[in-house]
Amino acid sequence: MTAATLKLNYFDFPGGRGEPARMALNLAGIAFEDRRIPLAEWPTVKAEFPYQQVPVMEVDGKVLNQSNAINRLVGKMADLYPQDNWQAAVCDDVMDTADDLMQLLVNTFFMQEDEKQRVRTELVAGPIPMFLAGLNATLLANGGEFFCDGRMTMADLKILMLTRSLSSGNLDYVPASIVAEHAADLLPHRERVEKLLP
Ligand SMILES: N[C@@H](CCC(=O)N[C@@H](CS)C(=O)NCC(=O)O)C(=O)O
Repeated sequence: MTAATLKLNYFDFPGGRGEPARMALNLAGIAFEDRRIPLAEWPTVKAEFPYQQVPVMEVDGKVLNQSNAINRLVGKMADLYPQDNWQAAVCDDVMDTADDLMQLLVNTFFMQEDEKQRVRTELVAGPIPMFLAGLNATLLANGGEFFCDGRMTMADLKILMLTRSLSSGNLDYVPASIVAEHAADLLPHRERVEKLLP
């Protein structure tokens, strides 16, 4: 792809679905307009976007939705997406699994407090450990250092967002130790990836 004019629309917080693409573009030194939407402005701007959600990438004015489609495109531009078909499929598997896990928690964000506590407690007792154990096994099956291609790819940036979020202590009723308890290899993985970032 020849040099294109890029604009990434996402929220103004460091994390979430838009952050891996933002990190990859910065890491590769690819120029882009980094539109960071304050949460308070969201209700007034969401109708700008085709599905009223972000991230949305604009490439020479053309619009691309869906975070993992954006991650694949940006990953290819930034040389952070495997060329080998199997390795690329593993990269996709990991990115989609991270989304499946996070979506369980996103579904609870606007619940009443008592319902939030009940649902998150159930998630911590079963579904989240199941996803974490699976991701840990995938990391080990692919050599234990990075998720695919024997190097850092978009999959690793995506999992970094996940482990940072789950270990932050900011998610009520989700113990900050949950990654250590169910996916211990993801902690050194996080350090390994963070060392490669600016
Ligand atoms: N499947 C979409 C989901 C996008 C999505 O749910 N984005 C959230 C932010 S991470 C959003 O725009 N939420 C605001 C809203 O739905 O009003 C993707 O992966 O990009």
